[in-house]
Amino acid sequence: MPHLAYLSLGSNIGDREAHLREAVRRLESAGMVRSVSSIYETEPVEFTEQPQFLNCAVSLESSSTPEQLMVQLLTIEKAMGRQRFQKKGPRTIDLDILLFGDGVVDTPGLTIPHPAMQYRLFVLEPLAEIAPDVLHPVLNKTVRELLKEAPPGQRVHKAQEM
Ligand code: PH2
Ligand code: MG
Ligand code: MG
Repeated sequence: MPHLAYLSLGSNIGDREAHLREAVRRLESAGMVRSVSSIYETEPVEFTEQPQFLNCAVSLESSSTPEQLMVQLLTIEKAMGRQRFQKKGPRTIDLDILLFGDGVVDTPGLTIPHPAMQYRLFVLEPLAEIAPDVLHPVLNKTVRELLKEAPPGQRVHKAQEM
């Protein structure tokens, strides 16, 4: 049975917008892209000495398991030239699973829901645009509620429609 997964996309190297659009196109090979948020310009958080990001959120109907989907996302990242120099550092494209239906996964290689999503405005703002009423299955709060309660002070603004 297919599941609706919610993904966060980010880029802060090179033609960031082209990378997001290319990633959405490539996601069509992993399932059915159901919705795509606007593109947001966001200041880097956690590791702050790096260029500004563009971020967006996507819902993807997937017949894969969460583990299979993660492999598909890593394959797209690699095909798009992602190199890993530094944890949380600059990247051509980052594809993260935020939610996978109401699934909960906690293994060494994969944690769903994404463990930091509730703290990150660069995730919650785009996600709230496409899925305000979706429930976080562990925190039992909607995305709209998570956004309202998220720590303030991260600069995030809508840059353009996808
Ligand atoms: N990704 C990170 C760390 N910090 N900051 C912004 N604004 N956008 C990101 O996508 C991002 C980040 C680690 O994945
Ligand atoms: Mg990430
Ligand atoms: Mg990632």
